[in-house]
Amino acid sequence: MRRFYGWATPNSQRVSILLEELGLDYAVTPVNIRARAQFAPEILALNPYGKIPILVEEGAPPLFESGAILLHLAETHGRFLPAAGPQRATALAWLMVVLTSVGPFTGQAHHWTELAPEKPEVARLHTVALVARVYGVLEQRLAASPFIAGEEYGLADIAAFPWIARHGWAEQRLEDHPALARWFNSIGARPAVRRGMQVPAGARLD
Ligand SMILES: N[C@@H](CCC(=O)N[C@@H](CS)C(=O)NCC(=O)O)C(=O)O
Repeated sequence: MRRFYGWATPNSQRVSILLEELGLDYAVTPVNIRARAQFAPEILALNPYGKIPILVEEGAPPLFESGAILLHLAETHGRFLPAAGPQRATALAWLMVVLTSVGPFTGQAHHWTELAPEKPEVARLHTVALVARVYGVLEQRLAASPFIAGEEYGLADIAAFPWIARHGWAEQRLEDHPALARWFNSIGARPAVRRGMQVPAGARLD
């Protein structure tokens, strides 16, 4: 009926969190990106980019790109995104900040702080500074409102949480961002978030 392809990665976990928040039934196919399983022909047939997450629902084309999957699920089930009006526009604006800055910048910082065989200081400093800047924006925002898009928990929070959980990849400390830390602890206490962070069961990124 519905099959989720993912691994223990932040882009994947944002989708499994939403699946859990919505209480949907889904089967899981683990795709171990460290073992390069994303390049298997059956995965490339679903997503020509060879990336996870992927969601396959009966009677619909395979869906890839975590942002597209989040929007599809929220719109289909009418939750976690205001339906119309200025609140929807604001929610989308913050979702875009998370999709285009928090995720990609933290991923790049992880490369230059940990993964790359050589770590040129200029690359490390540049990517860490990009993350520090968006952390500053989130800190300011969350000092003024309980959730990233405003008064309601929604897609921007779900998309951001698994990346903020990896703040160490970008040499960030939550102690330096008290409002972000308050938000992180409250989101992380949600049972659906805890469950979504454990999908696929037993998957590890190292
Ligand atoms: N913009 C994509 C990025 C997806 C992405 O980069 N996924 C990573 C895991 S978090 C992946 O599949 N990496 C393996 C690779 O790039 O080969 C999305 O949001 O879904």
